[in-house]
Amino acid sequence: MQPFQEAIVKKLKEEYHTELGKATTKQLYNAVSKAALETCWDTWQKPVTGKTACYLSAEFLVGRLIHSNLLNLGLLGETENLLKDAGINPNVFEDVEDDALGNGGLGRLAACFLDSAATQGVPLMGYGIRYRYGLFKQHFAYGCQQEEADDWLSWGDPWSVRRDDEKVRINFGDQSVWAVPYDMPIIGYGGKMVNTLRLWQAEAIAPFDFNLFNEQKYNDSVQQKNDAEAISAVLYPNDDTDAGKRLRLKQQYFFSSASLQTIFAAYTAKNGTDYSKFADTYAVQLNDTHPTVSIPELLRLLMTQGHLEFEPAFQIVQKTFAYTNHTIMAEALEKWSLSLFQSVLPEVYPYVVLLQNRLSNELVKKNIAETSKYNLIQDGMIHMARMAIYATHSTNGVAKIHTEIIKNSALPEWYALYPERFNNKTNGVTQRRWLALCNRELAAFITDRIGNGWITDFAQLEKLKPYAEDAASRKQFLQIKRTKKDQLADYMYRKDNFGLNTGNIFDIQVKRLHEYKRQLLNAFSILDIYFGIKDGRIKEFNPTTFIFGAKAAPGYYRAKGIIKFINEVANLVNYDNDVNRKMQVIFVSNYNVSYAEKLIPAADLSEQISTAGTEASGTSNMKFMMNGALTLGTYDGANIEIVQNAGEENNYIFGARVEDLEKIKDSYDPKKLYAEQPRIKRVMDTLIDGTLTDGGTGWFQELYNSILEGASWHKPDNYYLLLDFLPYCDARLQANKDYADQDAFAKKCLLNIAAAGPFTSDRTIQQYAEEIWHV
Ligand code: 73E
Repeated sequence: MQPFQEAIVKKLKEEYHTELGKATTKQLYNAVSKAALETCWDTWQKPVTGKTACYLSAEFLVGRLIHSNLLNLGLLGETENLLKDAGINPNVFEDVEDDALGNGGLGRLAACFLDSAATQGVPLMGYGIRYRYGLFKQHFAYGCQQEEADDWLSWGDPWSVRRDDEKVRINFGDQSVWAVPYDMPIIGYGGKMVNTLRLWQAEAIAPFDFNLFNEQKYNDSVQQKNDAEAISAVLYPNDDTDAGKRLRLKQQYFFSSASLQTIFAAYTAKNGTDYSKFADTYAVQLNDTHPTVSIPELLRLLMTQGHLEFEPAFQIVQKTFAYTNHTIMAEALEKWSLSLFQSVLPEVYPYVVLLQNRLSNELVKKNIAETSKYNLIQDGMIHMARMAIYATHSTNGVAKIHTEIIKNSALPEWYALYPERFNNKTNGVTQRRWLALCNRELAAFITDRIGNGWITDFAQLEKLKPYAEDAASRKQFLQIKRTKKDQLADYMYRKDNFGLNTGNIFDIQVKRLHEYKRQLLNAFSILDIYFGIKDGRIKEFNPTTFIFGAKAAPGYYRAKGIIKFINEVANLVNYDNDVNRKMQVIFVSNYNVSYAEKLIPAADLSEQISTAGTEASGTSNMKFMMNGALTLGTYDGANIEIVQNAGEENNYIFGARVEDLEKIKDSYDPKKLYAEQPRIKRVMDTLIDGTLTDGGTGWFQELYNSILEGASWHKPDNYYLLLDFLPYCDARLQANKDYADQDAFAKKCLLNIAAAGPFTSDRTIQQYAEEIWHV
């Protein structure tokens, strides 16, 4: 046995009094994880020298850690051999729930960044919240989403180390709590660098009131404890929207203050009260506006504990912080009511006022009289994005088009004031998890041809390009795709009890449910194909399996209606013997990181169909690309950069562009399209003519109205589904037709993979490190 294998056996014996053949999955998982943690402990504890970057984020969607950590430590093979030799399925850990401390792209991006930084030797600390319950678990009852708490701790938390000695006190207007840190190692590929993700847990200062207990007031006696723990109890399930709730503000200040206090104390311990080097010692990146209250918090620390005047404190703050914007959706731009902010954070509010005063002076000096679009405090609200732009040295968007939209249409007044602050950092994803781990067959295929340098130097993928011309490579690629479809079918059968037709084209849309992402457009187009086949309009059609995966925010009424609608479409199609050999529609339940790792490698077509100008970047588009799926998408977010690099002729791009929408936005008339285009009318009418039922909820009628009539808060069809409908159907049918020549299709897939080099988060992190953090 190898030393690591011995360590696992020893852990099982010492901690669980058991052995390989007898241990439960949970025991095995914990023993392997703890043994692995020990192998990198010394590297982890080495103090960082030089400047440290800190990534503050309300979400870190790390996913299941065991496989990625073993891969990065070079221990994956040894572990699997040990399991196999003991007669244990090496896939046992698939049953271990991955922790879901994030909603979607923003949280998963943070996790990819940590992996990339550790791999490239960039000292990057993550700071966030250790939610007791992550994003809810989803299942369907009669096609409707039901939510259940995600109790991720039931599997244990072997990768975290609690640090009681480093807890810090957090003061709110109405309560004080402890923030207790739990540290996780972030292991770089090759194990040379181990960074830290520190997640804060809220706990009561006094867990218990004995007097109240003695008076038999049992509930009252634990009130403080419950109120404290509520702060880190649940992740807000909204993606791309702002909840605006008191508890959410508490969460934000809770982790911001805990993180800044720690950084501040560490600096002072080393440098005393000379703060001149603070910004050369720490760079702090704000992941969206969620941690923006860190800005007045650092001002507070510098002025109260550091005894600095406001102006020098402000200079340090500005040099230290940088801000990433992830969305321009109006409903996501955070604003706090003044009275709420004052009551929750009375000690912080004065520093917001100081910031506002400095801004006011600056605007006067610059002769800007119309200040309502600049004021941090305006009409009884505190505007967090404004604060983040004003008090930092860098504001970045997450794809080229997104950054241009920020500069030219979302926040042009700020761009006019500080043009030098604005920059782009196109997102990326880690190829370790999203290719090497989730698609080992394709990874081996690539390594056979160009060596394994791509695992840490993704630009090398370019060397794969000549193999697109190689018939044997194309054939092998198709075989791998088929293998991944078969594996997905097994997994899906176990999880969802669906039987997949693995000879079909796999056309997949997986992402949070949101109107702007247009899952409803996808469903309309499926219905159009369904009717087309039944009516004989579509004669040749390569059998296709359409797959959806998406969670709706529990309070998002329309999103839930769209889920029900797609499930109804699935029933209609799947039970219709005229068409179900040609098409299959599946909505997987509880789509999450683990499911993504199975779905994405099996895809032929990647659905990226948001209304132009709405999806800031998207990141699943990159994961699909590196796994050899072709993009069926709009000119939006990072899709644009993806097809520019891989060739438009090797993807399927359709629909109105931002500039087209700009021109028609005032005259757009979806009712006209509905009246004039029978195919549009036919699919729209399924919402109201009884073809499909919403179970008496009124959901479908409301969706129908939202498109044709609009609502009090928006114009009719504000995401232009009907405008893009026919072009989308055409592009989709073209892709379907092209698939008939599988060899030619495979060539396009290989060209996409070969062009995926820029979409690694290694590149993104390099750019943050060089251009923003200077580490
Ligand atoms: O386009 C994605 C982007 O790829 C964007 O919608 C997402 O961030 C991804 C990573 O950059 C995003 N999430 C949020 N805002 N933008 C968000 C907002 C509030 C709460 C939770 C998430």
